[in-house]
Amino acid sequence: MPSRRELANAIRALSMDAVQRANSGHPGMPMGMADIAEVLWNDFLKHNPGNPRWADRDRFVLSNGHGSMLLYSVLHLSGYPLSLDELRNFRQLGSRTAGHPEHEIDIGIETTTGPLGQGLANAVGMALAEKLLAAEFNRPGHDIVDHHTWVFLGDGCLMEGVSHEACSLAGTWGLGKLICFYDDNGISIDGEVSGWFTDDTPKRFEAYGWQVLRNVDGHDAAAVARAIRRAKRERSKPTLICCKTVIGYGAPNKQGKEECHGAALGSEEVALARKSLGWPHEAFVVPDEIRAAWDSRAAGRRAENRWRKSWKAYQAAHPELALEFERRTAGRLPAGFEDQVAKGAAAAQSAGQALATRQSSQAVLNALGGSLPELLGGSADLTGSNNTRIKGTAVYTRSDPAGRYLHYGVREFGMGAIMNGIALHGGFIPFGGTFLVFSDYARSSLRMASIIGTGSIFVLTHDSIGLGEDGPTHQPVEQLASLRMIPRMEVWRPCDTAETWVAWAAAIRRRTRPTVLALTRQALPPQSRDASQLDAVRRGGYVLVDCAGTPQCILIASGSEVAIAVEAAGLLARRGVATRVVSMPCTSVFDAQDAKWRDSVLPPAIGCRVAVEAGAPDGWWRYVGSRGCVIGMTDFGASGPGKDLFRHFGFSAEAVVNAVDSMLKKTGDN
Ligand SMILES: Cc1ncc(C[n+]2csc(CCOP(=O)(O)OP(=O)(O)O)c2C)c(N)n1
Ligand SMILES: [Mg+2]
Repeated sequence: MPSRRELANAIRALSMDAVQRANSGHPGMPMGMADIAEVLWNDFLKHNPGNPRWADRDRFVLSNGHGSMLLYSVLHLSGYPLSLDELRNFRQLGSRTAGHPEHEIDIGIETTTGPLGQGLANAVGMALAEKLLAAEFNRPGHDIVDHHTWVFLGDGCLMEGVSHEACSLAGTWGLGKLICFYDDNGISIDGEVSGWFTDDTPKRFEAYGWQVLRNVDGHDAAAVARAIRRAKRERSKPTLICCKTVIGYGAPNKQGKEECHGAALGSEEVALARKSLGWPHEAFVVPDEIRAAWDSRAAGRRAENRWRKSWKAYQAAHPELALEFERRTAGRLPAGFEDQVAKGAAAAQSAGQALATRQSSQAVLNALGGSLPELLGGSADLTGSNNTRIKGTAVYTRSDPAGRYLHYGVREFGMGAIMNGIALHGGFIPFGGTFLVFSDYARSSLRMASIIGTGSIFVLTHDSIGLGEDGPTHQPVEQLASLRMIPRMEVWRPCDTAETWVAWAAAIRRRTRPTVLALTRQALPPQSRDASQLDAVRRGGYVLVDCAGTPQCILIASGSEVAIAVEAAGLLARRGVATRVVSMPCTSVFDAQDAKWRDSVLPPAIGCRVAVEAGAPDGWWRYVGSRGCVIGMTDFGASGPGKDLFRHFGFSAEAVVNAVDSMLKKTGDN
């Protein structure tokens, strides 16, 4: 029987060999945390390599994601479908072993982070989701949801501010099944952290309300196992296990130094490390008896089968709940969803009520909330402004885990990363609100939502200078354009309640991609549409107002500027200028339509085009072309009533008419 140290050395060897072969990567962390990983994987982690999607598996998050070779090694060794060839192709184009893996559940990767600190915050979301699902679905004698969330994290994760936001909430929320291992190796890229990181980390986490296990020798398997057992006994507080480790453990000349953090050790040092570790095997060779000791497939199958037995008993005792649990964890929407949306949008269309779109959003949420218990809303301390609390929803507290509304406090970044963790865990559709301008604080979590592929919904209100008196610090200018530039992100900016229904429905359907809903503070008039126009909203851009015959000019607008374009079209029509108005609530969805649709909305022959949006103009040039005109914000706003600001910055029907006039004069069309 191989010793624990030998089992851990398999991680060390695979990691240093893969990094050496790629001549790129991070050997230090995997070699330093190998002993901890060995204990966790072989003695504690509840998982089944044969079914990485098992709903009640433990979740493992590698927050210090640069140590990805550690994760690839343990996944490979424990029997996930990740071949040795993939390890040999570490960091190569087309391999499944990227520098920083993000999410690939079929090989057991829940999430890891490139951007330090965010994995830890994702894990807080996962642990919260577990607690909420357990409260909702477990019944006496039937604990079908009962798993832990484990995190590896480093100095970098703790230096990052998002760790404060998320860990503060984890303490307040009482997430007792969140267990984190701090790789306290005293080293980050620039060297010994004593020059830039001298927090008393244990005190800091105790102040958050965590259980902290100090000074655990991260190279002593028995000590690590003892700490884990203590952590598991504590059910009301998250646990931080502070593990003293040596970065690059086993590399005789480089261990304990920043040199081994992020560069191949070099063939000489690799050879010396083999000697000092007592690992005589060739590169990428793991002896059979060590492989056999690591192989968790049989144990994993047994663990899942035990759960399946209790699941069967649950199904028999609570058939309806069991069906609902299956639906929720599979991420399927209820059968009546599409009908409800169609009816809701049609009713909003005929009601024709003037509302701020943040209020429209509230109305949609109130209508859908009852039939979509998976909606898990929240706000970063702007609930009354974001209108994100579904009517009748209780607030989640540590003692009321049935609550379905989250007060994230003033923690935009933490909120975004926690939402991503909730989405990755499954069972919920997280949405969270703040002002559009503060999406900058959360930005990296929106970007990561797109990369990882989470269906998080970001409800961003106060979406332009139209918010008024709060002034330039609160008035978004560049945010709409820059959020639209995040690949795979869908940004909806509806112009009234009917469009808000369509936008929300699109966001809810999109379970593996994130959505931004940009909503106004100020009231907007309803627009009239016939049934086919209402149906066309889902295409992201459509003809809202048309003229007889071929238009002489086309006005394109989103959100609060649609009403201005419609008013301008009326003025132009009265003067005999045939004008079309295109409402464009979601540019990327419009771009994804076939050419026939796009050309029917924006006929290529018509060059006189004006786009109006109270934001940075950049993205609109592709719709108006070089002969067109964009009315947008090219500088910051100002403090004053929203109506005055609109006029001051040129967002009025008259300004649009003037723009059309000067274009038609130039082309001699009029
Ligand atoms: C947000 C963010 N900033 C910077 C980096 C670049 N980076 C990667 S690892 C690292 C140092 C991390 O130190 P530590 O967590 O102590 O890792 P160790 O060297 O101990 O493995 C830095 C700065 C990053 N990945 N993410
Ligand atoms: Mg470190």
